[in-house]
Amino acid sequence: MKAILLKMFREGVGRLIALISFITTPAKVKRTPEEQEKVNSIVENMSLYQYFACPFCIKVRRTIRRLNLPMEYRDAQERGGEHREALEKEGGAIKVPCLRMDEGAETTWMYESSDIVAYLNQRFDPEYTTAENKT
Ligand SMILES: N[C@@H](CCC(=O)N[C@@H](CS)C(=O)NCC(=O)O)C(=O)O
Repeated sequence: MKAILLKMFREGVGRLIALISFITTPAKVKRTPEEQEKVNSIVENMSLYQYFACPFCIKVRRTIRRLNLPMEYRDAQERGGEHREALEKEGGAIKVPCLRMDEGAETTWMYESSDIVAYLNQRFDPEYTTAENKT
């Protein structure tokens, strides 16, 4: 009973954070149509395994929105769901967020929200500098 209440509380807080994040959505970076097309084709091979109300996932989704990346989100919360199974079997752990990158025959699974944010900023922020790591 206590575990269920705790789970409900965490889910509620997560949804509240998601709402606040939505209300305070950061401005998207602007690119020329050609640059955006290039970014789109890179991001086609990426997907984010995530839970809707996980604060760490919200942090990464915020970066993805700000960087204007049309990334596929894969819900890994449903028990027995295909994305949850792939995350565990291929990624190595049921932990979100996880950024999946498919390059040719090679697939990389990147865990840890801060590492994902840093990686995406470094790769896609036109004004990236090592001094700042915006979310
Ligand atoms: N340090 C990690 C923490 C991620 C984390 O704790 N995620 C939770 C969800 S909020 C998780 O995946 N828990 C495992 C589970 O739900 O089975 C990060 O920043 O990405």
